Amino acid sequence: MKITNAAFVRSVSDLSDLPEESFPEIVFAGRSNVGKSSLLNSLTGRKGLAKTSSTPGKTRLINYFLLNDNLYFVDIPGYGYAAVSHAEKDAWGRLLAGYVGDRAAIALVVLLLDSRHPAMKSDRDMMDFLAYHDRPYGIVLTKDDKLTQKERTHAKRATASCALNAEFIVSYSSVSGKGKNELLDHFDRYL
Ligand SMILES: Nc1nc2c(ncn2[C@@H]2O[C@H](COP(=O)(O)OP(=O)(O)OP(=O)(O)O)[C@@H](O)[C@H]2O)c(=O)[nH]1
Ligand SMILES: [Mg+2]
Repeated sequence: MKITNAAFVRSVSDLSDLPEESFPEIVFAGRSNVGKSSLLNSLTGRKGLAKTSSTPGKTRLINYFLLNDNLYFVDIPGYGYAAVSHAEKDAWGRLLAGYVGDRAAIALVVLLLDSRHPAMKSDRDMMDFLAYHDRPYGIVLTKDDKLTQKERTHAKRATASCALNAEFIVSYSSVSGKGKNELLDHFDRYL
């Protein structure tokens, strides 16, 4: 697909506020600080569209973006961020499980893994959760620009060996744009 326009729609903190299921939704999930918001900005070519931060836990709401007037990209809060209260973690857990588990409009989940530490325990739990709900998901290995060639090969192998249900694995750099066209091509199959 080619992105011709992208606009922020709304932030949702409660499942009852989700927009109507008028368009297919591609969801971006992953550990806190893995680069979800940066990926959205890179894909759309709009630097400030999704708020990014070097402090983990920046995205605390489900954020909806409308693409080409016919598709939603959905930026969801990261998991695995230690410095939040139990009560807050429970609230996020319920929000994410309720959304990712039940939402019929979800066409694809893009699971982001940090290239330098792919498939930590919380990531493997997420893969299990997606498989349990029969959600098709593809993997993006983020921050590829930080790797040596040897680390790159290792990251791909390690990911492929544990992400058996993944539809695709794409190496990505939001800094250089590497992986952008490859990822957008994959999306076409789910729309
Ligand atoms: N070098 C490099 N840094 C990146 C890349 N993608 C993201 N970052 C940096 O990683 C940090 C986190 O990026 P975000 O996009 O805010 O991460 P997030 O997954 O949305 O984080 P939360 O909203 O907290 O869950 C920021 O400092 C980004 O600049 C990348 O491809 N390469
Ligand atoms: Mg974010």
